[in-house]
This record gives sequence, C-alpha cells and structure tokens, in this order.
Amino acid sequence: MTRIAVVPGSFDPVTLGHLDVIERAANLFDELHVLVVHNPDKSALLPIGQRVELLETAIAEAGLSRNVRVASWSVGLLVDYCTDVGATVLVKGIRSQVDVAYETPMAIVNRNLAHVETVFLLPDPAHAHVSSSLVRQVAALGGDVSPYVPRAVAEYLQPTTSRDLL
Ligand code: COD
Repeated sequence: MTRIAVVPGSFDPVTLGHLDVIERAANLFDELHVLVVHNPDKSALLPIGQRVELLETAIAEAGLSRNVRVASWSVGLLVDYCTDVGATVLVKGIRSQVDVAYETPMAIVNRNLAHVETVFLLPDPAHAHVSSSLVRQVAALGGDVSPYVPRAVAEYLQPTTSRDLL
C-alpha cells in the first residue's frame, strides 16, 4: 500500500523550519503532498501562487522532488483534499506548547471527520525559533532573512541584498 501524507501550511513564505519538516516527512512516507492553504487568521504577504512557486523551487533545490509535490487548496476542509488524493496522514511541525494547543483540537476533529491521523514532528533545534511571521517582520524592516529561508525566498524578498552577496 502506498502511504500518502500531506504537510499543510500557510508557507507565507516557506522557511528552513518548514523545509526540515518536509524533508523528514518525505523519508517517512512514499508520497508527500505539501499543501498551501489560506489561513483566515493570518494576514497574507504573498499570493498563494507565489508561495507554491517558491516551495517548488526550494524542494527541487533540496533534492526532494522524487516523492514530494506541491499543491494548493482553497475550497472546503483540509481532510477533503486528503480524501481526494488518498492521503491518510497529516504531518505538522510542533515548536512549542502553543503549537500543541493550536494543533491538538484540529487533529482530533480531522480524525473524527475523515479518519485522517495527524503525526507531529519535533523541529530541528537549529530552526525551532523560525516562523514565517518572523521572516515577514525581518524582511519588512530591512533585515537579512537568508539565515531563515531557502535561497529562492531570500532572493524573492530581498533581490538587491542577495545580488550584493554574490
Ligand atoms: N519548525 C518546525 N515546524 C514548523 C516551523 C519550524 N521552524 N515553522 C512552522 N512549522 C510548522 C507549523 O507548526 C505547522 O504545522 C506547519 O509548519 C505550517 O506552518 P504555517 O505557519 O506555514 O501554517 P499555519 O500554522 O498557518 O497552518 C495553516 C493550516 C491551514 C494548515 C491550519 O490552519 C489548518 O490545519 N487548518 C485546518 C483547516 C480545516 O480544515 N479546518 C477544519 C477542521 S480542523
């Protein structure tokens, strides 16, 4: 049986923390779908299409394209996407008790709705403090985001700075 999992997120933008979770999940499952979902609780920086493009580039550059694909989802429940593609597992990264409190009710509801299990992965300590909101804030204030994001994201957010480093 092919084990298919989904890593959902806002990915606004994708960070090295996300990429670490994607890489480790790709080693656990036969097929991994990285799904860009609009989170109505957050104000967006990048359009969904741009987030997908940056994820595709970052995943290709990390050598993960063999069993990882990127998609977006804007209609209906997250578990509807899982059912559509035959995925039985959602993978989420857990950085803190705040993430546990946010993710636990969703994990229970998703199991009740569609028998989709949620697997929590602990972060690499090197990236545990990284979040998209931190990256958006550093970028907005003119700081260097390259320690926190894949190359393509740094170049997209700060093209001049990235060129200067070459
Ligand atoms: N290290 C490890 N993991 C990380 C890191 C890091 N540095 N940064 C982020 N993560 C994890 C997050 O904990 C999360 O699991 C994932 O990566 C994505 O993070 P974000 O910030 O890009 O995305 P979120 O938190 O805004 O998630 C958006 C979702 C839409 C995925 C979420 O809100 C969700 O699951 N919604 C459910 C929609 C639904 O169907 N609801 C009804 C039933 S519950």
